[in-house]
Amino acid sequence: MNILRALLIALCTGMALAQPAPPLAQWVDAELVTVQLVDDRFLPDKLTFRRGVLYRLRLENKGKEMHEFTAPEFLAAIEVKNSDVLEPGLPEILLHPTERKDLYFVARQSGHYPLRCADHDWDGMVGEIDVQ
Ligand SMILES: [Cu+2]
Repeated sequence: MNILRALLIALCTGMALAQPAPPLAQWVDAELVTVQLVDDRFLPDKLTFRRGVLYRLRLENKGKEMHEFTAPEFLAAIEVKNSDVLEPGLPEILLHPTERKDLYFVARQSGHYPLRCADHDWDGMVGEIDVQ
């Protein structure tokens, strides 16, 4: 057996043992929901998700200011696939003007959660998230 073949087998065995859940193929089909962040509103400002459904929540900053998708209770209650999109140590997603970020997640429990922009909630940049 040559070294290359041995390496290939080791690699494949390692891949088979790794158990991503849900499988990557399912995340490709995640339901797309788009929220625009403008100065100073979420559009839309009422979001509804269903339990057990894989979502790709697309956040687009269409404003001239920096905005945040701040939702600590919601983010703590869902399974996030790509936690690297979150601000380190903070329960939020930060977006500079023209920036776009996708949050892949699945909700396992129903609930009602507040949404706000940490910078502009004083100006009414708030919303609601429902998981049914
Ligand atoms: Cu804001």
